[in-house]
Amino acid sequence: MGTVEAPTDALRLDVAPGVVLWHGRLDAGAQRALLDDVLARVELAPFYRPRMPLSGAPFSVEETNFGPLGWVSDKSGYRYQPTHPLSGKPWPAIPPLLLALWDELTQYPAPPQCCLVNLYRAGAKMGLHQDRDEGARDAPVLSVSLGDEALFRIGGTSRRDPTRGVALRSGDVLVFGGPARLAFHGIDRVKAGTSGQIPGGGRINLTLRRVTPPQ
Ligand code: MD6
Ligand code: FE
Repeated sequence: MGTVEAPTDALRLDVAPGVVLWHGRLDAGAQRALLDDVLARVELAPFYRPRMPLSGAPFSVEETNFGPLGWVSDKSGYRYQPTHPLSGKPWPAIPPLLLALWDELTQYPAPPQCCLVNLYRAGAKMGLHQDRDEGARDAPVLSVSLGDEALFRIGGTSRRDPTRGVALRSGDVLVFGGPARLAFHGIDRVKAGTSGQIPGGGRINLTLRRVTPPQ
């Protein structure tokens, strides 16, 4: 697997213990190539609007997945499953550029099994949550931002812990593990029209997870 070209001005920011922000990790060309690849795969697994467990209230974010397992949510709960909930078809494969980024930035000894794709159109946000549906908690979660700038919020492992806001811009990569693996985090808001990169507007976030412990 080839290396992913790192812009010489990519900046490593240690946001908190276990949280590293690679600001500007993907340059404009790599963002374009990744977005084109993502949009082609989305043709095969269209965005849909998940619903909250119990209440069935719709998310403001639209989602799809790539990889052997996809994260889904509906009235019966959160889970990973190998197929799209509407089409019943397997999810498309994870884009090779993302697999290469995972190897370089996590050094985890096994590939990710899920790439959750979040689409934020005007007004969409994501409430504070923990990523805790994975058996492989020793693996970090890696996320890539494309499109409009977002205000990401991160706290501690208790919902009551103080939080801080971090701007995530197109091409930024966040790696989230170790003591921060179960930190609460969310997206307060997306600043509409700040990038113009996503057809139809907004922001796409790609989150890579290892779901099951490697054999
Ligand atoms: C988002 N990100 O950036 C939502 N989770 O749209 C996440 O929920 C997330 O960025 C785990 C690790 C990194 C993340
Ligand atoms: Fe998350």
